Amino acid sequence: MQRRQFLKYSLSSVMLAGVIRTAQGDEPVPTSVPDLLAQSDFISGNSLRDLPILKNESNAKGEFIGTLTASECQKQFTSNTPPTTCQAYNDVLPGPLIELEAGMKVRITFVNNLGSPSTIHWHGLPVPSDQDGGPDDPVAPGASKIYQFQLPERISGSYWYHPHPLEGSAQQIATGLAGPIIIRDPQETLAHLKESHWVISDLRLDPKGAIPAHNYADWVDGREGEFVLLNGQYQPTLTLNSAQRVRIWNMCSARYLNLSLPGCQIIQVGSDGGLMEKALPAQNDILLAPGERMEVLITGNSGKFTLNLLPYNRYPMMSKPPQTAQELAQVTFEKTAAPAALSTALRAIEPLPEGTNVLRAVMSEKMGDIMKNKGGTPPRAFLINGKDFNLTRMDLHSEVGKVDHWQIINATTMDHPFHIHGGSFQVIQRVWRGQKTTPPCLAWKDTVNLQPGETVHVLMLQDKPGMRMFHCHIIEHEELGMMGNLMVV
Ligand SMILES: [Cu+2]
Repeated sequence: MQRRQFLKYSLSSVMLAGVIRTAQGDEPVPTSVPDLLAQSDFISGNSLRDLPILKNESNAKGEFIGTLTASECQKQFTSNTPPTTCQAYNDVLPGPLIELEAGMKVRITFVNNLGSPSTIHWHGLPVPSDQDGGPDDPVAPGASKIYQFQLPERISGSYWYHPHPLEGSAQQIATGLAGPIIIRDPQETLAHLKESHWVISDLRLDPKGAIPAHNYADWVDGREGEFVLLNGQYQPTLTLNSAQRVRIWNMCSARYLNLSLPGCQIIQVGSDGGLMEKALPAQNDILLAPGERMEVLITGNSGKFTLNLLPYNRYPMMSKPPQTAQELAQVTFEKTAAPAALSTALRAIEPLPEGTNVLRAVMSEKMGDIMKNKGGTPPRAFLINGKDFNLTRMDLHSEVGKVDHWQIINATTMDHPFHIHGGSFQVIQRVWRGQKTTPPCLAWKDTVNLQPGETVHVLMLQDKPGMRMFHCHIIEHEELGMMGNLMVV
């Protein structure tokens, strides 16, 4: 991010927080942790709402037409402060659920009523390059764009949408701009199950109920809002049974979600791109890095349980890693019969053939610059293959229809979730501390976490020409340079 633009956005965040102050010539980014709203002031304990659904304006079979308007809006999160000024799609936080079916023709008009350029990126969807809402295609304030794409005949899963402008993504997502997408395939094995949807995001509020601007540590570590929300609600109550399919989205900019429901176990059946080849053995907890999704079933005896976030150390440079578990929701769980499909294969997934086009992406950081600039402008110190992002530079090259073998390497001291645009990939191997592991079964992914020092091998087939981004999905890192361009011809 250029300094001038940084000041502009930093100022607009300050104004958004309701504290208008004059821009000093060399105004530093706050280094201190801001005062926070008391936990007890955030409204909690209400029953979990269903996600609002984006209206399909078309009556034609196989067609979806909708409108998403991004604008500033007021939300009452607290019992004792003025409402919070957020930015949201269609005035709801999270944005409305877009329900699609495989093979559908989709046309969504994006109206940008924000004060800064924005885009809508369809995270995980195989849409044409010029419909992908990347930083190369900003929609100016007051302007609109019609995104159009045709879904493949065989696609299903939990996806999402969020802004992806060159500058301002972190601020836009931190104030509420992100929403879920479900693509259904009526023929899939678990299509008959009742669903529960958990969109998880986080929010920082100051004692006046306003969203503070990013501070220096937020930029360096990625910002974690202290209030973790489920479908936009704080510590709600919900009911669930063992025959329900739970879809979970991590829409946080930087928070890792290590979810557990003590007293119950979690069976993972799906990941980013829908059902996996088979269900995994029951686990006590699951981990979703920023940008990842999961589909699970819960198993256990009937009772009341607390859905917790367990501490996960992603080795942040400036913030303290969490030490204790955090309550996310109160769950009333009912044991019913487990779905029969669980004992058999869930979905046939063809393994991609070994790719001959090797694409190497090494994530690194300029630690010296990060420490030296403390209190000043956050430096573009997050790199891929030694370079910070440049919109006009093509970093890697690929061909339509040929399988790429990505070697993704985390040469930094923190965890980073790596995301590739253009569709889904298959993780084939991880190498960490000299140990090679392979995933327990085939699955479609579009975001994969790498621990410090880890290498991940993935296979991916780009089926459309054009420019594609690949980047760290900690939004602040993406904005401070950890992104590259893949040119597909
Ligand atoms: Cu990162």
